[in-house]
Amino acid sequence: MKIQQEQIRAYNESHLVTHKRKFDFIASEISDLEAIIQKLQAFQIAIPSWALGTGGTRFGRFSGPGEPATLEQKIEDVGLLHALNKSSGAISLHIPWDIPKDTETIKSLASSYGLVFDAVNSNTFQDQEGQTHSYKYGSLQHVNPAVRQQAINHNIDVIKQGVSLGSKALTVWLADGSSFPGQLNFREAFQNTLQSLQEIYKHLPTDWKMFVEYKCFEPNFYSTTIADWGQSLLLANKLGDQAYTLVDLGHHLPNANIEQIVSLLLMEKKLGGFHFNDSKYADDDLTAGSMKPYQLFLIFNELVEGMDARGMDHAKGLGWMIDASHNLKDPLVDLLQSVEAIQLAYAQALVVDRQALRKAQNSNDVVGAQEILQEAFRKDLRAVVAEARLRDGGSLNPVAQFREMDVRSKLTLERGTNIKATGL
Ligand code: LRH
Ligand code: MN
Repeated sequence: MKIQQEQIRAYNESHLVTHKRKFDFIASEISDLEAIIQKLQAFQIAIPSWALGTGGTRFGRFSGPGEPATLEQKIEDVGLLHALNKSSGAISLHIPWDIPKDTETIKSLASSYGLVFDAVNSNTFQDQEGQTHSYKYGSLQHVNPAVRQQAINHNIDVIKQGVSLGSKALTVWLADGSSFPGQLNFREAFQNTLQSLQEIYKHLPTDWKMFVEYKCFEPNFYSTTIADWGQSLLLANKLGDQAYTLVDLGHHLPNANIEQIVSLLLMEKKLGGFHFNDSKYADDDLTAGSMKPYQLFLIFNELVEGMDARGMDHAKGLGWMIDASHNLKDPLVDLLQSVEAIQLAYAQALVVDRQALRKAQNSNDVVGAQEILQEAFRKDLRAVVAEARLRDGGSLNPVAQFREMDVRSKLTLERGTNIKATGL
């Protein structure tokens, strides 16, 4: 199913008056509006190929209708999102969940929807059919060099897949760790992981990045070998200039100050990118901005401040990706909501009065500094984000139009009801 430009134009036609009124009101309040709109138009967020179906938990999975059964259908779904919000112009694949059978066909299909391939993700946290060695006790950390070599070879294969797709980064997330005291020699596990990553690093094309994704716990519940930003940074520094840390918002212990972590990793030139989502308790993989929208704004506030301090291109400087799992909501609607929340947080960070904030910080004007940030956060910038979409031919209200067009029923007619998409 494809959403035609004409359908979006007609939808916008009937919502233009309301939009213009809201846009003109907020436009009068923002100084460098045009620059902000151009930044929003350039800002593309990659959609995870593993989050286009209904996820589940160990307690069960409530399947949804019309799910994508093939990589082709997954690209079609991301194409639907991008047609509506013009901000989802990339897909991040997870190997082997989404191995392209015919790379050229997949590449031309993706470009027919205006999509490129973002970071490719390896998977050494599950055993595949016919696999020689099990990853039950880890992969790159494993005490058995044969298991480590198997995992290294898999990552090298994933790089090859990515190169053929035009991707420029490998994301390595390891479930490796232990669930009981005494089970693991922490030093050897770290050293094995480092040596294994160094083997993989040797196979990175010169214009590629390696993203080392950390996570505090799960599926191991006593130690995780790459558990936090410090361990990821240690590895990235030891690996070399092409290695960076990857910040998945759900991978922190409760109340961690993620915006401070982001600020320091950016300062160290070792922040590679993000897996955006939200959470209340643990790695809940919920809709971005659905639980802690102020934290998402504070993270973008540090990103804009830190990237401008280094003259970085906001759109191209880091890896912007979503990583979510949908148990209750339509996966595509959930992703549209996440992209909207991320674009809004970015827009709010772009209207922060940076000079006034620096002045307040340099004079320990705590109230002033807080008021300046909250002034930006409390600005309703939805019409500005919508205007950026409108100018790119997107929908004024992607979620509302998706539901009004009853896209899911049309996909269900095409695909049927009992399909389980690969992924989480
Ligand atoms: C681990 C993680 C990682 C992916 C997986 C799907 O929790 O965030 O990024 O490989 O989810
Ligand atoms: Mn992740």
